[in-house]
Amino acid sequence: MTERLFFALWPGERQQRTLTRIQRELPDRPGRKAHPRDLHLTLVFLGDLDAEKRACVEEVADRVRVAPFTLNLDRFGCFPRARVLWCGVSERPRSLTALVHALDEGLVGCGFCPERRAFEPHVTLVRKARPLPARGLEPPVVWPVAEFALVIARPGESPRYRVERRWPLMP
Ligand code: 3AM
Repeated sequence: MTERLFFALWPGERQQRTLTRIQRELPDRPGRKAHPRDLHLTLVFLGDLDAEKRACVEEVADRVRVAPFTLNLDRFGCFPRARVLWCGVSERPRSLTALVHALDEGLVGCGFCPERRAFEPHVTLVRKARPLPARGLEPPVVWPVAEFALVIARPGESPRYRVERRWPLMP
């Protein structure tokens, strides 16, 4: 038995509401809007894991020591090839980079290959979308981040994702 898992930042209710409003106010075009309760920022995609690998991954998360930080989601953009519209940041907090780095580094010990693609922090709003021009988001979505989460993907369900476990950020 395997589970499809990833590490993510999960928004609180306030940020979720704001992101949902931004999503709703996008021009009416073809695309599949993410379920409001699925909105998140992926840190590391893990893939299909068995129980042993999941335990290893959770031990990696137990060892992470990174201070809490605040995200300012102040950009709206798209990945044209992936056909994804997203919210993102123009300034990446150092703690966010440190968090992803700590996870990536620890995961090597569980047999994962380091991610070759550059980390592009974003919250996916719409998939299978037609591209829209990038622009600033005014006012930005202010998201104080005090924890990260291990999330399971459940294909075919809505909402699709379920938070399995959370870890508080601490220096
Ligand atoms: O954060 P977003 O929604 O852009 O696209 C998937 C989603 O990203 C991505 O992991 C997040 C949670 O499902 N994802 C899915 N399959 C992937 C893969 N094979 C993947 N990312 C990298 N490699």
